[in-house]
Amino acid sequence: MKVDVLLGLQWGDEGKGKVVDVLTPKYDVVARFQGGPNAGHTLEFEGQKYVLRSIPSGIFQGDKVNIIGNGVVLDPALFKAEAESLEASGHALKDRLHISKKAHLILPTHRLLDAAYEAAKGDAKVGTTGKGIGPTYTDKVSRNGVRVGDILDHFEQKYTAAKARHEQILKSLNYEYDLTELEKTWLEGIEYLKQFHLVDSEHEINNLLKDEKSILCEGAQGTMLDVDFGSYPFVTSSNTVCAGACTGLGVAPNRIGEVYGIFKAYCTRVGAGPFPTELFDETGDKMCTIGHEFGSVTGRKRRCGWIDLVALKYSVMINGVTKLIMMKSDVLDTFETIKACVAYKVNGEEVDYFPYDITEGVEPVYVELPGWGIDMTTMQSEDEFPEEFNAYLTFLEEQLDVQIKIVSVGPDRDQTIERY
Ligand code: 2SA
Ligand code: MG
Repeated sequence: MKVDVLLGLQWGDEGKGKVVDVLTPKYDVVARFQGGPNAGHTLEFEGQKYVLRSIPSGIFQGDKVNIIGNGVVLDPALFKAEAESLEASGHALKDRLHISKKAHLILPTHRLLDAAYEAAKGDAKVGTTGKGIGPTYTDKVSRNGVRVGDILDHFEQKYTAAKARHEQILKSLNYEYDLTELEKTWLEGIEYLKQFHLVDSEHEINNLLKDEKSILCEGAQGTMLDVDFGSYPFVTSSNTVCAGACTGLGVAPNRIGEVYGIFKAYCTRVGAGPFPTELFDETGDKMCTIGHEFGSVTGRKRRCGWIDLVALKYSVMINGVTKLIMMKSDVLDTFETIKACVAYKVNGEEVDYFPYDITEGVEPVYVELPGWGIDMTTMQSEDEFPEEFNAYLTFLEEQLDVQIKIVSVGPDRDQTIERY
């Protein structure tokens, strides 16, 4: 058996939560492999809206096993709040959620450090979600981290040492803070965490594969936020690309099956950093309004722009995407013309590959296509698609050289159309 991977191809918020939810009936297990509570996976069904941060989206489907892998960073306080609210809404999860002992813990002081580093950067700040993601991964790589498994053994000692080190740094940055309340909730989260199955998830996953179980690996954020391949330094601190599923779960590269690449029919970005196709006019505002483009974790307004095929081609290449999924096409229903960026002009010269640095002097080169001008939200099959919409799909498939298997025409589970 192989695992399938589902990930975002743009700057996050492509609609991964909804797709995982739609695909999970086909799988026995859903696993998260990177990121943490910086993610916000929104799912809507039966008139209810849920936002998941650390818990895999398979949690809503019957008796699926959900795994939080070693590549994830976990904040026990936020995890407790998220889990309790799911349980309160009738989704029991204690027996179905397995957490890797090797996942790193986000400490209260990591959150403070995140804020302190951002403040110290001034105008160059990344615009992080403030959840302590960067400092936690920094500690992991510099071999100073505290892991989930540590809560079972000499925890006090490990936590105190890490906290003392962080407080020294905070002091050197002249960052003022009050840890009392944060720490109290966090320690309650640690106690809460002990009731869950804390596992060696790499063994579990490989045993599940041996037992012929099907596994879907759920990515968070997007390829353009990958720490190696994204628009560095305006990125998150994990490998959001397909290879992240290998290191974040202990799955061997030859065990990767389908790679589902998710993208929006247009493009958004939240936080700072370059965004070549960003719109600063009413067209951009219209996308934002119709698409409800506000961060699901922080509520921040997302920047909006046309689809960027230079960046998308790059994402398809890095991830080895085998199937494309296009989200939020209904947002473009009322646009007269649709634009797609097919190349960049970098200092006057046209390039069709994703360059080293896109911070400055990058101008998008657009192709214009006619809009379809029809409400697509009630459509049930691709036979109903208007001609102009089919032309847009064909154009994208030609550009990206991968088939678009699923098209989403609205936020609900039912507004999902499979093609071919
Ligand atoms: P961080 O907090 O260290 O990971 O931030 C670093 C950059 O990564 C971006 N980032 C995101 N971009 C889009 N969506 C994300 N998740 C939330 C959502 C965001 C929210 O689903 O809506 O609610 O604002 C996400 N997480 C991280 C971030 O903006 C920085 O540019
Ligand atoms: Mg999101």
